[in-house]
Amino acid sequence: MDSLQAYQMMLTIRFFEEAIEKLFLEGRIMGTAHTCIGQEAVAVGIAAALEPHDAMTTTHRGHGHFLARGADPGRAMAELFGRETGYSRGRGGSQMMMDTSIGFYGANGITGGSIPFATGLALDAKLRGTGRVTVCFFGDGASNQGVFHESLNIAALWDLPVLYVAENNGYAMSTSTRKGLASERIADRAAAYRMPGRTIDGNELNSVYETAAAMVKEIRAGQGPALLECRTYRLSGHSRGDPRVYRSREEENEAWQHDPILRLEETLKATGSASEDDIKKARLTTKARIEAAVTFADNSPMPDPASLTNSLFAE
Ligand SMILES: Cc1ncc(C[n+]2csc(CCOP(=O)(O)OP(=O)(O)O)c2C)c(N)n1
Ligand SMILES: [Mg+2]
Repeated sequence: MDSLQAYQMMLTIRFFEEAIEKLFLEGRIMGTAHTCIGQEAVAVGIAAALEPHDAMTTTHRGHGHFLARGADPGRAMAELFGRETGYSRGRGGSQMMMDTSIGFYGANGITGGSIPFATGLALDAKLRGTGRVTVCFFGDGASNQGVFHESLNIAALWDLPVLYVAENNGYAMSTSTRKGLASERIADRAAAYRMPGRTIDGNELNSVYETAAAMVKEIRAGQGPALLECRTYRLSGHSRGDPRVYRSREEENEAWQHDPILRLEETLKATGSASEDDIKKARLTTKARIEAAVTFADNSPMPDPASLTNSLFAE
């Protein structure tokens, strides 16, 4: 993994998410979105551990995973603007983005919905012997869904090539993990399904990358599924317009001290991988990239009303 490139990708995700929060406030985009500010190291570290032919699935909070996998910020932004140039031609919005050409099998508005789906992709890879590994992102809240247990059980029974990545960001809507999880760690549950389970600091890019790379290597070698819990913090609200009454500003200020982007900047400088100037340049270039994405989206055409019923199926 090239750390400076990874840093740039983390900035791309951060600035993309900040831009959409602003666009909502200005009334320029509609509907809702769930941003992943504070969770960028998980997306970037895991994506860096994958091969181009691998598969990835995500959740309702999936922009970061999608961009890290190689999505074009302009087309993703256009989807949020409801434009024809968007990934789902403007029909889906934030929670319906997909691009199988980059091995990205979609976001999902159903909590836990991607877990059986990713398990099915892994079954396909095993039956066809493609050597493909599937990474399945889901949240701490989703790990309490029945389908999480059903999927891990069957994946273990059938030795499926899938890495389950629990992104433990401290909350499921307004419920803190302290109130929602009976076990101390989500990764503890791996033992029940005879698979390796690890819990790591999800705000530390290198740790995410190195752990994921090692786990993916074992999965690819035929060791069967594994569960990786990345501890992070959702610095943004749950979704647009969340007043965040369930947690204190002090708690948030404390969490900002562990901002994965600032932590990576410190590491880059300390190891001599980037100078202050490199960092400034990366920030400016990435800001411009996101501004260009917004301009592209805003200048793109709306879908033709005549195509409204295209791709709809009814009996
Ligand atoms: C089956 C289902 N139940 C409930 C919801 C409502 N819901 C949307 S997001 C969410 C919380 C998910 O929490 P978590 O899995 O921790 O993901 P995070 O939002 O923290 O990324 C819930 C309960 C839903 N979308 N689908
Ligand atoms: Mg959560």
